[in-house]
Amino acid sequence: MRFVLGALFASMLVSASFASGTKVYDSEIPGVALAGTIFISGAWTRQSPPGVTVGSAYFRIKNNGDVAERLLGGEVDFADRVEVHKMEMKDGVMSMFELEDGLTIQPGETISFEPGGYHLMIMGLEEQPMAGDIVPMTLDFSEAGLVDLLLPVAPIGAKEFSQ
Ligand SMILES: [Cu+2]
Repeated sequence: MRFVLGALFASMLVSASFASGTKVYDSEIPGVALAGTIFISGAWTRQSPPGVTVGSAYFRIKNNGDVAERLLGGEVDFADRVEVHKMEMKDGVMSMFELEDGLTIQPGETISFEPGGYHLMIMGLEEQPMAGDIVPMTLDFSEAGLVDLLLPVAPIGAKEFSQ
């Protein structure tokens, strides 16, 4: 299985269906998704160093609705599971832990997932996304439900994704 979908995106396929349900917009543009009142942008992941069996994913989430949303986790077809994690300084030591109940995004709030802070942890990599690939991920929200997203893959050690 390969992840390269580049040719597909040369045509920047976008389909919009404003008439039905909560999902008003399907984007096949990597890094962006709009579902219900949740807007995700700037999403990316990165290649893991050789021998490393975990990865991480980053993005900004904006809640345009008037009820709180919660990001519960996610799923990918190339690893065991996806968890919501936070990294922070504790007693002078950088530590990381899972947010087992997910992360709440209040109405009007934007939360950035970025290296050194909130991130999605991709656990048990069965296949290694490579820099330049585009890989699919499904996010699970309390209100918006399942949201499909495409993640461009940055090189090993990247601190941000630049187009
Ligand atoms: Cu983590």
